[in-house]
Amino acid sequence: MSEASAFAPSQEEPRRYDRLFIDGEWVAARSGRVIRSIDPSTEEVWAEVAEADADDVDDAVQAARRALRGPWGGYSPTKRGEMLSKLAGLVRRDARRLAEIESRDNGKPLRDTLGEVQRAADWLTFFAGAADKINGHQIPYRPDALAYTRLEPVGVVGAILPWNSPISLCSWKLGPALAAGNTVVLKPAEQTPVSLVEIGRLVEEAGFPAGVVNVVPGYGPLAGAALAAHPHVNKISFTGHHGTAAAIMKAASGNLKRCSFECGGKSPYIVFADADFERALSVAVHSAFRSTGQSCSLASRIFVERPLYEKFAAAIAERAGRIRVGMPFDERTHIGPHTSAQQRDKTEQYIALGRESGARILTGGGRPRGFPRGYFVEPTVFADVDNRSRLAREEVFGPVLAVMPFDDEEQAVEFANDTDYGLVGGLWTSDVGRAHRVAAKIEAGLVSVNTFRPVHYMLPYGGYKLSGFGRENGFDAIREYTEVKAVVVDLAQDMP
Ligand code: TXE
Repeated sequence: MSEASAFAPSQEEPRRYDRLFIDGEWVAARSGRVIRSIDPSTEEVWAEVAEADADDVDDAVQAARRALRGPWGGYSPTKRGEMLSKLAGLVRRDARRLAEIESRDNGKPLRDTLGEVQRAADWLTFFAGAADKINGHQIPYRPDALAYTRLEPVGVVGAILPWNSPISLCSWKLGPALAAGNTVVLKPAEQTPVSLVEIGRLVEEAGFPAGVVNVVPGYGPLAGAALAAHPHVNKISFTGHHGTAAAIMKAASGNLKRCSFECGGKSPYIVFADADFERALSVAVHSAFRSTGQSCSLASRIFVERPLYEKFAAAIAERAGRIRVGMPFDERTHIGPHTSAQQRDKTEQYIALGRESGARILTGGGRPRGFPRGYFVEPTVFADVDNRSRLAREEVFGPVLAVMPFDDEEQAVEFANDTDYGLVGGLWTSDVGRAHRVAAKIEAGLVSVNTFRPVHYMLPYGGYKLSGFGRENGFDAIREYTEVKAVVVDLAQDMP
């Protein structure tokens, strides 16, 4: 698509998705209202999606509750795994279509969304394989008793999704929840509801029993809050802002729901003077700006040991200046627009804060030329940022990087941990001893050495501090979706 044609007002009618997926049926929203989903690269409404409110959420929860006692409850773990495998296959089959939808809803380049959809299928495949390996264990409690544990589903899971990677993060929740035998009510983010409605279609095609997965797009304070407060929801799995997590926790307290929260980060990326400069540099650029900075695990604070500092800061600014901002369907594009005007405005506020704080702006700081519409901002690098300033402490969630110097190992760790967040951290060094020492000291759920954010279905992922609690991915995720029941059978023949 040429830039001129991309910005001509489109003649296209918004696509209509006028049904919610509840109890295996496609039903109209009770209110009859719709969510208008905006294409962030053109600012035009490209899809209208039925909007669920509290009544629809209640229908979905009741359906999910019935489904626990229906055929799904009688499926063997292997059969649950087979169903997940089938779903993974359908996601792979439709990868291109799903990626196109995701790019329109979210604004990411098609190359990135294609990768995310493929990875979502990989995640579902991993959990398909895990389904029949969820074992309890036997406990040598007494010689005349048999004691063992059973890992049982928690029940109805409310999955509240953000807008930055909907299909991918949906697979992180759907995979372990279904592998462990739960049923799910999925609440997509209001900014990006379409791809998860499509997942509902694939769930139907895969042949899951009615009510096992329900999809209810809706606004956070209405549908999201109703799910969080619902007395028959047993667990909430949420990805989003920590303030929202706190509101959910409060709402969830009525029936003491289990909760797991992944709430973003302000990840430190430490470059020691003995690091492989080129690799540390390329990975830093990639890790700071991909997804337009709208990812919880990106490197947003780069600490460089003083002897390398000026050289590294200049090099990263030079590379950042070469990142091609563009339309999501243009193959030359490295990063697209923000997903919403709200996020674009937030990024610009932090750029203004950075300027006011006296930090040195090395590149970017404005809107790129040639885009009369769309939520685009240039990749921006600040040097000499004060680690106590708001720019360094708060999650921007945009393409804005803070680069800071440090003098020794102790100070690097102190700076890295001087944050309210604790999701991801990384360091670059050729000193093996230091690698392990620093990795042990960084307060974050995922720490990497000489690489960054190796997010994978086999690796547990989750936060310390304000980044949340609970773990996704790997077998640790299964723990979040199971109750442990201890069973004791008395084997004694004599009366006690
Ligand atoms: O998040 P919200 P927002 C961070 C990032 C971003 C900021 C704000 O810094 O700039 O949060 O984003 C639903 N009860 N992250 O405002 O509101 C909402 O409908 C129940 C980091 O979009 O937390 C959506 O489905 N649910 C993050 C989901 O919560 C409610 C990803 C996330 O939206 C609700 C996204 C309520 N009262 C944002 N209010 C990450 N960790 O990757 C809203 N929601």
